Amino acid sequence: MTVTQYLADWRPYPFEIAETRLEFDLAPKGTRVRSQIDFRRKGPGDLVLDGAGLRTQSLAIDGKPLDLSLISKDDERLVVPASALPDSFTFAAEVEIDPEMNTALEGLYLSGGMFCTQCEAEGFRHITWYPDRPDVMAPFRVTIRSDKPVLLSNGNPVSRGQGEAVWHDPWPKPAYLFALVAGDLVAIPDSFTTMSGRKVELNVWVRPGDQDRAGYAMESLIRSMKWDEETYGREYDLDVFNLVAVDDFNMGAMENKGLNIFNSKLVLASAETATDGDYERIEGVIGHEYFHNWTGNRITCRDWFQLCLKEGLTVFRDQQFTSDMRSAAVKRIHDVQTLRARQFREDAGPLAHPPRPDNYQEINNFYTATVYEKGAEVIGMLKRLVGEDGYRKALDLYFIRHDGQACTIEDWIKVFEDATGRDLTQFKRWYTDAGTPRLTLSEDWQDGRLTLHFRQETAPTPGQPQKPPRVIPIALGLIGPNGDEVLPTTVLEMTEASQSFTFDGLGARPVVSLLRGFSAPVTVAREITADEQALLLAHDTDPYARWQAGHDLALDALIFRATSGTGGAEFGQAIGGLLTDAAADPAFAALCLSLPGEEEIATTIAARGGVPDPDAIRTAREALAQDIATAHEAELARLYDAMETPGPYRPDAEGAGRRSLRLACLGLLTRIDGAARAQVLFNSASNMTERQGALECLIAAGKDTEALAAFAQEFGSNRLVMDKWFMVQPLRATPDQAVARARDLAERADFDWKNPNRFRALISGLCANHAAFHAADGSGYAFTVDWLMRLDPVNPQTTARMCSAFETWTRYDADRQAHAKAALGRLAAMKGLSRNTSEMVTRILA
Ligand code: 0A1
Ligand code: ZN
Repeated sequence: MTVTQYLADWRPYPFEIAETRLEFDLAPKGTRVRSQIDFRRKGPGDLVLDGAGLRTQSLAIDGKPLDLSLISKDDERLVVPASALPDSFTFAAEVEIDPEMNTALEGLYLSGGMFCTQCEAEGFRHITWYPDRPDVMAPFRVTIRSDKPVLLSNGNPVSRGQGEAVWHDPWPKPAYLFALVAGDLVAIPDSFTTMSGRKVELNVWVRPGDQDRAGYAMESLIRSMKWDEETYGREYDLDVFNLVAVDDFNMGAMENKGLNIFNSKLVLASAETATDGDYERIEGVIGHEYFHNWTGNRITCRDWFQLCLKEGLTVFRDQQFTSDMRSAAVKRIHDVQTLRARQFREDAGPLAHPPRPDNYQEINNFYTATVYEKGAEVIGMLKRLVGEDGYRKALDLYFIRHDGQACTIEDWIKVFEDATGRDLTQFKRWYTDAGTPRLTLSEDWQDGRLTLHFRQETAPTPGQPQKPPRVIPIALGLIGPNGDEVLPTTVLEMTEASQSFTFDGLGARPVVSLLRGFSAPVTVAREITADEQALLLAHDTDPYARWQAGHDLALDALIFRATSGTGGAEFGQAIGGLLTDAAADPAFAALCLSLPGEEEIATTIAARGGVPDPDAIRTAREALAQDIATAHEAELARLYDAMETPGPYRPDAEGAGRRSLRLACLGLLTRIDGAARAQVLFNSASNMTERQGALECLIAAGKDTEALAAFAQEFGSNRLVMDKWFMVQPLRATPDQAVARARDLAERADFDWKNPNRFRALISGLCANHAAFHAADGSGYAFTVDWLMRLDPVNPQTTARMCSAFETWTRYDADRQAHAKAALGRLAAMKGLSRNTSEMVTRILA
């Protein structure tokens, strides 16, 4: 039965917990969990506990056995009537669970022989009976018995003996932050002295043999700890911080108090096995999980509707961290690209929801781009509106006022109001309303006076037909016709549906550099000529706006080609100008050189009211790339050589920027040099960034047989590297071959599809190949659904997340829609379909 949960139904839990004590006797089958929970009454009501798949051996209150018939028929609730309860009591339970049967990777499970846990959002109920909701917080004392050599849980170690370890976490926490690890692990040890002079023991735990790839994770952790002290005044609060890498994990990583658990792909890195992108993500995600210690753990969420309270803020903080560690301009452009590709897409389709939703069936389906990335953008807007000082004051107040509490978005907004004196009533709509506002700009120019007329509109989204206007911070500057900046960045606050702003005393008509720094998550519609875009690309002082101008120029050219004919001369010319001084800022030049992807072209065509044709889009993009390569061959070749990074590999921003420009050039040159350079680079590169980049070019050029074999030969035993091998083939193969190729790969013995990383590599690789996934004969859809149907009974969470590949299905032509609908219909009709996937398919088909 599907039950919808509503924000409006939240009620306080009638008990608080003084302490939770857990004892584990670990075994792959028949792990024993004994719990003792000291409850104290706070308000009226029964004692309601959550459970899932537990074999309950005994239950007791203050030592007196409870009847097992108090457990509901579906085995998911245990209700002890208020009349049977004193004001303070100890509830005790003994249950048995089977970690080795747990393929869903929720609760306690086995990964490569290691016991580990994942409790967010509702995994703890798979471990024992508990009030599994984030507003019930308790200190934990945990005893682990096992013959595994390393036994870890949250908090500080009390005793670490042979076969048994005891951990105590003094900081009250909700059950979703509980963690346990038991395995044959080795540590990269280090330490950190906090700003008040406390020495903290740090360990990054990996499987024996992986130590030499864990150093970067440790460095990133130390940088994160230091940054949070310097930037937010946040100090770590335990004696030990443990971080563990596991191979089987549904998501990226998890911020369990004092014991972060990571997907191994976000920990392990060496020059030979990880790309620049991997290194950057490792640093960012290690920062993210570490920053949760304050934004998520010390201050947590009252209920799961408030998820963006911790996630939006923590993403915002990790973005700031990466900007400070690397290039702020490049980071901002990358973040905008991700937001558009994932969140705008979500907002424009059937899965649209506000950053703070008000209902859900399965909370695991709400770990979305909207909650995370848009949640972060909303904080960026708040910061822009209240300024640096206001932001700092508000955050200081947040940490002081709410430490140790489970909070709401209302609490968050209130600290900004109290710290800055601003009324944020209208601003709150960013949290409660779904959809991406479309900002339209038209201009009047007369006698040295420029008037900007803005209009904002947001299309209806599921359940929200009306969209009142929002507060939109519009950062802009003005660039004179000679390229000089005549107005530095100014922030306009738009609050009405239509609003005009005037700038006087201008000599000549300037070009508006709009939405600098991407000051609000909106789409823009404006009249601008290709010449004006080229002017911005050449002269804008704001790197984001400058990149955007070039990007729009390319996008317009591509759409023109994909829908009606030729175009792109201006972009080709502008690129010529850019290439001349590309070496001055290689990362930026690389961003400008990479053409908008097929998915983005399709999104833009649909947003402009057209029906995207995936084959025409592909053809248009290939042709424009070919033209650019031909027109600028000499310059591209020169840059390709100049961007070689001599000496030992260093995963810093500078080297990464050079390699990204080098690979952007290679992608273009491969189209005209018979893949000769790609071949040489593949054979000679000593780092994975260039190795993988060259391999992708070879696949696209259809000259990959030997390279793929050599790659598999060299890295066959490295799971993470082989994930790349599985991913790049369906992703880069030409659309006519990609599905067949994915099918062949799925037949291989090493397509270990129960491992989420391997499954995602192959299937998401195909889904990201736009023209292949949307193949006119429906084969991309059918293949994807076949595999989703296979995975659902094994791992509902990962299956459900991957359904979002279909969230754009209604924007295509009738034949494709029919194929997509048929495929989704098969999935929806599957017997025993999980609640997770069922919710996703229902919403997508609605
Ligand atoms: N809180 C983690 C992400 C996470 C969420 C859910 C999970 O299981 C359903 C696992 C991890 C983060 O933001 O990093
Ligand atoms: Zn997070």
